[in-house]
Amino acid sequence: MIRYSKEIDKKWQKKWEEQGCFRVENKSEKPKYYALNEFPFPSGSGLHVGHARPYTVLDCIVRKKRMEGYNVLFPMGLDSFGAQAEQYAIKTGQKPQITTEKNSETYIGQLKALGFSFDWSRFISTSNPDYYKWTQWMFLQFYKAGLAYKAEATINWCPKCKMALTNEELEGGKCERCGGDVIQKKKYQWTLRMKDYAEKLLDGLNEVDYSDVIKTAQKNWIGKSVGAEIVFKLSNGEELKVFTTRPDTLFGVSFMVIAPEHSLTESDLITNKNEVKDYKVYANKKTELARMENKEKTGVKLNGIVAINPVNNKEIPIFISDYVMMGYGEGAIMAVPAHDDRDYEFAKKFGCEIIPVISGGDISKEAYTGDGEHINSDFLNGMNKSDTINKIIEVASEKHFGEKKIEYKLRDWLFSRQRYWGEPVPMVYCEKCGWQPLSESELPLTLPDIDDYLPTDDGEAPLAKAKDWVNTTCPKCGGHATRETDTMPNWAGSSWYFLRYTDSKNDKEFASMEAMKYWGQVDLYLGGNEHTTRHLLYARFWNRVLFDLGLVPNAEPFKSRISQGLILAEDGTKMSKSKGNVVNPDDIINEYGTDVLRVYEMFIAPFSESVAWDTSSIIGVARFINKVAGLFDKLENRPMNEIETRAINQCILEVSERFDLMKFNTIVSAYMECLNKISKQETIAKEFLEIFVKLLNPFAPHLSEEIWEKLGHSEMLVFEKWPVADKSKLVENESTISISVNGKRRGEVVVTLNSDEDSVRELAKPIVEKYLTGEIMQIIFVKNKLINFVVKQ
Ligand code: ANZ
Ligand code: ZN
Repeated sequence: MIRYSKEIDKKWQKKWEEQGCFRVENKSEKPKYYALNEFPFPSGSGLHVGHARPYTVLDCIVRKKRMEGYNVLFPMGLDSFGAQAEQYAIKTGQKPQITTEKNSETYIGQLKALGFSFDWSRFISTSNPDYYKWTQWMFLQFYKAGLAYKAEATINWCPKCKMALTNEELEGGKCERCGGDVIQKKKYQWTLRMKDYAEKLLDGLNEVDYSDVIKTAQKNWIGKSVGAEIVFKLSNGEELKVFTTRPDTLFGVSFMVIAPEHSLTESDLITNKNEVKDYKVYANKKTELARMENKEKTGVKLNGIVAINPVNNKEIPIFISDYVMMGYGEGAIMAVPAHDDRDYEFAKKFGCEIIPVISGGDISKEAYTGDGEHINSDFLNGMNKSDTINKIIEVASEKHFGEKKIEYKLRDWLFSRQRYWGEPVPMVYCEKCGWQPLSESELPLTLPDIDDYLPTDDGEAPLAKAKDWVNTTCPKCGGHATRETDTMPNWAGSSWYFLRYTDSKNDKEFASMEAMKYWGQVDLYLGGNEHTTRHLLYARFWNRVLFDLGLVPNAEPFKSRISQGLILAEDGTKMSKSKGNVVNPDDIINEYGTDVLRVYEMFIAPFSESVAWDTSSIIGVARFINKVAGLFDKLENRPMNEIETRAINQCILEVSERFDLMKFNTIVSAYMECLNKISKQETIAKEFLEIFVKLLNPFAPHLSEEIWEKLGHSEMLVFEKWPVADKSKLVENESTISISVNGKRRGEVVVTLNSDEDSVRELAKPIVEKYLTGEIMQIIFVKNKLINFVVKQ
């Protein structure tokens, strides 16, 4: 007799660990498979059942892969540096070192209780000096390659969280952590040249197998625009450059707009300086996202200076307005109000001229953004859009007032954080020599243990208070120098952890080339949607840089990427500790057992969809698991009968196919249906149960191992081969005949395969009797398919 219980869970978890079942070598005769889950950051609240879902999905996949003969790398670690961990420490009044260690233990315990088949020997933690030594080392390689620079930048600053946020870290213009308003602040920041990689990041998308949603989101984020740079001469002889995607509308330009941060606003020629200054102060308060919203246009005209249109020498007024961003293109535009919505609104408000240059639409009402023949455009008249664009770029190049240009929305990556709990940036500043990289032999530059680690209101880095640590000597001249006190963002450690897993104990290199070549790209990367334009982009960029430096073997780190949906609380809102609606996997495991939780996680919905948790429907899954355990009591020593043979082969086929299609919730239905088919039997053949537990093993590994052992096997299921369906056993010896009267379907009957017309007619007649109201004129019969009675009406 077998009764499924927690003891069974524990017994097998212990055995797997003792025997090192999931530990893998960096070599094998078998083909390799590298499956990766995003590693969690260890917060104070522990894992909830939503976190458990993606791990369960991949665990099922890799357990099957092992049975199919793959050498599987399935690692796990913790993203333990970062604001989340620090915030928790602050809240509980402890040091992040202490809380992080405690929380990490909780996480590891929870992950182990879920029975995941991770190779724990490769475990990494990003706040461990053995790990961040290499994060710092990589930063130095970026720096030496000219890809890291320190510059003043306007940043998003959350006054509540007291930290800088990149655009990627904003959610609807608000702080992604606290949901509060962010303000703009000028900061001197380490920055990585991610923009230089825009084209490569776009190109790389053609090589990988990501879902369309993910690819599109990344493409839009990178935001490539093909256009032209046009140079306008100013009345004082200087130049004003603009970026435009519509150089063909040059004859329709009636004013110029520059961003409030543009250097031209400082020009001595401007006669209304105070007005301009006030407007700059006003605009500086808004975030970039707020500026991009389509609100009422504001701005100020620059008096004392005008621009000259290079195609017709017309004088054009110049405005400043916050709808033009300094960080994009040239921070200045040529406005064509007749054909651009924002310019149209601005022109209406400020009384600027509106000159149509494309026919169609009604510009007395709104801007016309459609296509049409060019008008009012001299040598471009009568031509279509793409011809005019080519033509004007040709002319501009000849006459030296412009050229073709490509722009990207993607920005360089602001890499400094004025926080304590992160990797120290391995740079020192010397009055004489400027910024100097630390020698590689001095890595890791460990984070000093300080008592007052709180972020400050003015955004001064807490590490600045650690005077002993800050003061150092210059690596170049040996004179006095000070260390960088900003730390790296929490995205740093996660940008390369997938490489470290291939060789996590290496203390000579971040990973050997051999190990990275052996494991190659991550075959399947499962993570959250919210990381599509954050972590996933950063990691691709980071890996690409390392690739260009010859340090990693693949340009793209992840061969395929899928995203999981969220598990919401029972009331349909997001699970969060502050709302008190979190379901803890430990509780479910205590009450029902790990396998019930695992199967339920997979059964609840397609894994890519979000779904509300429903504790009450776990009982159905618990019943199923108990039913499987109960099969053991029904064993009989005999070969499989016909029903069993057909049911189990059908099940093999369905489960295997649905694994390939990643329709995991329907795999659970396949298990259930299979058992229903044999539910009326008093006894079960041993072979049936053997195959069934193999199929079930990825989902319910504990119970299936237990049954397998009780069936008399000394080797674990982990090492068994995945069953293959015998399709010849699937041929049914029954067929379902559709019955109709005068062509209208009225019912069906199940008959022995190849039954003749006479016997089918006799079985069908009683079923449709009430429709046979007249004389039967004719009977149409198609063997194994249908019978149709044609009656007189
Ligand atoms: C003239 C024009 C005429 C434009 C027209 C559009 C339509 P995307 O596709 O987003 O790249 N632009 C350029 N730099 C800008 C900046 N720093 N801030 C705000 N707007 C800026 O859009 C490119 C277009 O956005 C450019 O082409 C420019 O307006 C504007 F019928 O130039 B266009
Ligand atoms: Zn120096």
